[in-house]
Amino acid sequence: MASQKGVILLNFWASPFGQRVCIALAEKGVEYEYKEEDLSSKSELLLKSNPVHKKIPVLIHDGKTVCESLTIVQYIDEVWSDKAPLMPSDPYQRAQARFWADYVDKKMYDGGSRLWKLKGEEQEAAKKEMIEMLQLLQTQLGDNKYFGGNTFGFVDVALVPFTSGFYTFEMCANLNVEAVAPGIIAWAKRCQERESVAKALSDPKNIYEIVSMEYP
Ligand code: GS8
Repeated sequence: MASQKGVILLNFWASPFGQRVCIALAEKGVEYEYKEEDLSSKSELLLKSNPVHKKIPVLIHDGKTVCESLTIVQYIDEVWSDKAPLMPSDPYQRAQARFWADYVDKKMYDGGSRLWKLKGEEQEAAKKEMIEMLQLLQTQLGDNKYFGGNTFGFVDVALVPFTSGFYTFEMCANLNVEAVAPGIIAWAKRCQERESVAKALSDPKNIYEIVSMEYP
């Protein structure tokens, strides 16, 4: 079994990227030290550990740093390979999983923030785009339990933290995800039945609170 000594996570509680890492570590049963960062006054450790982007999450394993949430999740999957894998074993399925995780990365964070940053017609356009994204993801999920089929995996880890923002979508942009993509809500509920997910996700009301403080 891979070493668990010296596993540190630099994080910020509301970050969907950081939550991906928390879920992966919990799925693998890895114990770690959690260090909360104040992003308005970043620690020396964060600046030294992620000198390129200066962003959380950062995983420090036996003194070695790994940055970028999807890279960290794949690292965790490979290092703690004695536990159920998050990545499919088939190369084609693995490529598909990376494609959809990358789609989530390119679209969800920016798409979500546009819903609460913009107003009027611009917000309507952002809302339309978000609905299209959610419906595309719903089609990709199909009748499967999880994105990878029957087992919880990489794409689920990549996407599920963003579901804590759905309440904010509704409050700020009057977008009810259940009405437009019920399959995504049913999937999110299934994911939340896992302890790894339930413990990692932020309370949707707390996300709304910080968003409304920044964009009153
Ligand atoms: C994104 C991390 C990120 O945006 C990943 O890890 O997947 N692609 C990266 N982190 C944010 C907090 S979440 O909003 C962050 O650290 N921001 C600090 C800053 O921009 O100064």
